[in-house]
Amino acid sequence: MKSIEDIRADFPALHQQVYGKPLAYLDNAATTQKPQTVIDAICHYYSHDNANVHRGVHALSERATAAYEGARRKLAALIHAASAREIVLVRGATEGINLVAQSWGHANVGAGDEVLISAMEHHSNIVPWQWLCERTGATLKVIPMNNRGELQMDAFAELLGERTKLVGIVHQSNALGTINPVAEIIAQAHAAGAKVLLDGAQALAHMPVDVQALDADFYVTSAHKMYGPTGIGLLYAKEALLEAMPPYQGGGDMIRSVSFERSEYNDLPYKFEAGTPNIAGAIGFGAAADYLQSLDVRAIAAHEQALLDYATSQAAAHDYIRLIGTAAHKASVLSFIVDGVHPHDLGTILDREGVAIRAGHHCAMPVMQFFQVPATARASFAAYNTREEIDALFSAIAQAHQLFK
Ligand code: 7TS
Repeated sequence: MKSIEDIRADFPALHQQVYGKPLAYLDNAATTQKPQTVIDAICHYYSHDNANVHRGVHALSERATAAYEGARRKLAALIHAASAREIVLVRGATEGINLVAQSWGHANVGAGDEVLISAMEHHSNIVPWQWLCERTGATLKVIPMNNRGELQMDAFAELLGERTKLVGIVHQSNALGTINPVAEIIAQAHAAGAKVLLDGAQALAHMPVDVQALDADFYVTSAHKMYGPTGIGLLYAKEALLEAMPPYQGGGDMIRSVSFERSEYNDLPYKFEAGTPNIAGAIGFGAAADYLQSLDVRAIAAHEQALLDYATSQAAAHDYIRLIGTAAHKASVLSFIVDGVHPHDLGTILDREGVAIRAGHHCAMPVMQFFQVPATARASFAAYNTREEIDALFSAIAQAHQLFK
């Protein structure tokens, strides 16, 4: 892998001071910073190739279409999809899950059926299934976790049954850092006849993902958590599933022919991409995939694991810090509580020291309820973070603790 200095040099936003202190950006689970190559790809598109896609006969439209479809192919390669037809470009992980719940869900889930999710899901992998169940008369069931924040696989095996139509699981938890045993979950779910959706919003920047080796039915992610722009993400689904699914939204680009009597749908994946898409975003997403591959995601994972181990040992050295989420298999997230300091106050004090973390429920309120805390402070790491930034974090935490004692 490149040296940390060289990686940091790729990210212009890292090189700034906040309140006179060097920025330690440790809020990567919310969104990562963007490398210059991603910024340049977006800028180049608007500066040279800006045109609508799939329509124009002119040169700019052809270039825009080539760049947009090129990005789709890069993303298919990144996650090892069998074909670019299986990559639907959406607004993000949230839209990907809503698309599956509304389109596949309404066609395949009915009264008496069950949808199984886990106790550590982000709200975006809870609410769409809640709606589906309310509207169809299906039941939402929840796989419990233990006090370390690991799924209870024996309970999963018991919950799984012939009524289970879909299992929706977060690949890596944003609130706890837990990496779930998704290959095992998929194998068991398939044996019971259920489909599996993986929420990979937090995964792709931190580990290699091969949707075919996993045999995932659906996989969603957001570009902005893997060095790409906001407002763009992908839904991967096996081609046969996408073929059978009804469209999600109606409009331009998703149809082959329209009359007032009926419409005939376009081929995959355009059937699911109604309207002018986020062309610049997709191009930036493709550049982010290139960037990730240029760093080698296995090397990033090793670097981030060393940071997490270091941060975990620092936390253990202070009796006023309680970690939330201590799974044996976790990555890049340190969620914690500091005795006597509300996470929001902690976040504000850390900010004054140049340390950016997130404080809150991380859109995973059931996780907070399970651990009986209103919120946690969360430091989350990326390829460009350093031990010095973790030292800055713990020194600022010590100051906050001193202040509130
Ligand atoms: N799933 C997980 C596991 C997430 O962490 C997030 C965003 C989403 C889905 C939704 O992604 P979006 O891009 O569609 O919004 N998580 C966070 C977070 O942890 N802090 O800010 C956003």
